[in-house]
Amino acid sequence: LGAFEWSDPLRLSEQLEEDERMIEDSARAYAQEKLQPRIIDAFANETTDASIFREMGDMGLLGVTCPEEYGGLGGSYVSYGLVAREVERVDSGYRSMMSVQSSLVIYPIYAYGSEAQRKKYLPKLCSGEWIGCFGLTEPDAGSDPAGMKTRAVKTATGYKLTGSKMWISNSPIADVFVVWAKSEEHGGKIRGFVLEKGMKGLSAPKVGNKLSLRASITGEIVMDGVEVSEEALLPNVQGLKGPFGCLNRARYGISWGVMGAAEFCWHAARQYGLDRHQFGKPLAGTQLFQKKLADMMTEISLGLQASLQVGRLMDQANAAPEMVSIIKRNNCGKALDIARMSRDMHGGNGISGEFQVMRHMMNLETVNTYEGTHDVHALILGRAQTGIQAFF
Ligand code: TGC
Ligand code: FAD
Repeated sequence: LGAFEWSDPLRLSEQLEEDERMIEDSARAYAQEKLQPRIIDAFANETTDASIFREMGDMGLLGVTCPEEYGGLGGSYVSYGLVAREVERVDSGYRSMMSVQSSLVIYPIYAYGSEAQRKKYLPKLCSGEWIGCFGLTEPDAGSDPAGMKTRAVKTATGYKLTGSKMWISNSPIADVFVVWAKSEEHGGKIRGFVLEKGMKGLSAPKVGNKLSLRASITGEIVMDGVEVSEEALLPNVQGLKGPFGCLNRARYGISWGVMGAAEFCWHAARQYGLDRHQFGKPLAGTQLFQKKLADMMTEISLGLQASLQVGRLMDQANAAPEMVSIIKRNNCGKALDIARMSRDMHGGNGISGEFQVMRHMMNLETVNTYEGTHDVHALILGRAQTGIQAFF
């Protein structure tokens, strides 16, 4: 009979390659030593420390899957997932900063960009010298990005972009803006453009007073007739499959990340239950408490196995977007349930910032919503098995 280790019930670590374990170890060390000490204050004060991008870049955590010739690590999608899990074990906001840079800025420039765009942007984005953001959502187009109003109009030398994006992670501190617009020149099809800070007509005001993801800055992108040259267009993709190709990767990373946040909440609940005595015995010695811990352990170990399977398929270029919808939706929903449960199991202490579980709970409300809400992924999966689309 095999041994049972409660914190790794299905022995995920045995299923990893040596290089994946090394990346996981260095991500964990960085997250625990450098990010954990700052998060309580950063969340309380709603401050984003931009130097985190340089630190992550130095550790190789920003371009995990980007080829080495462009400044990345050339690692696997499983490694990328492991990094997301370690960073989000500290805070979903820090993972957000990382995954936007990796999957939503570095990836489209690599996959859809010209060689000149790759050489210009990727090394500085992988090192964290430049910060990137991804503008798809608009005030009137969230779950339905096909309804976007942002337009690109052809000029003698390039394009003129007009429109506004809403709820954009990193935008107020971004140097590089990957934005999606309908291009009249291309029959109204959605095209991607790479904009740079300082361009005339481009601004990115902060969205304040967020009660979730407070350590990750969010803003608008306002484009008031921004004129760009032909070189700003991402030449190798058109249509919604451009942004969705990026979202497949970011959603996959989120599925691992939220399991890190859930593990934090599970471990905290277990320890609290062992330490806290009521009615003359530890809370962890009650049946209700143990049932909740068993549910947490079960959901997290199943969720991690599912992400690992999809990651292995991604590494073989053989994963379907519907698989990503399953793991993004289920892992986010389960992580949110676990964080709420852990908050409850901490009693009054559960609402204190010092115990951190309520911060995770509040963050996971956003993660359950962005990159396709829980219900939108249900509709994707409903369509996949019935052939009937139920969006409208
Ligand atoms: P639909 O007709 O389904 O598809 C239109 C075209 O897109 C293609 N496509 C995909 N391609 C690759 N991967 C996918 N996952 C794809 N899904 C669709 C599709 O094949 C088609 O291509 P073509 O060539 O035939 O034109 O489009 P629809 O308009 O009916 O879409 C409906 C729906 C709901 C599936 C979709 O719009 C959706 O997923 N909505 C959610 C929007 C969303 O996820 N937004 C995320 C914004 S970014 C963000 O939140 C970042 S936060 C990150 C952080 O801070 O960490
Ligand atoms: P809506 O689409 O208006 O949805 C509202 C509710 O209606 C949801 O419950 C939804 O599930 C439901 N609903 C919608 N359509 C249907 C339907 N057909 N049937 C049944 N129910 C439906 N976007 C970016 O482009 N880049 C970013 O970097 C980014 N970062 C973000 C950071 C934060 C902190 C937040 C909060 C959001 C971010 N987003 C970003 C935007 C995010 O992707 C959207 O908020 C999300 O896609 C949902 O869109 P919405 O907010 O417009 O909600």
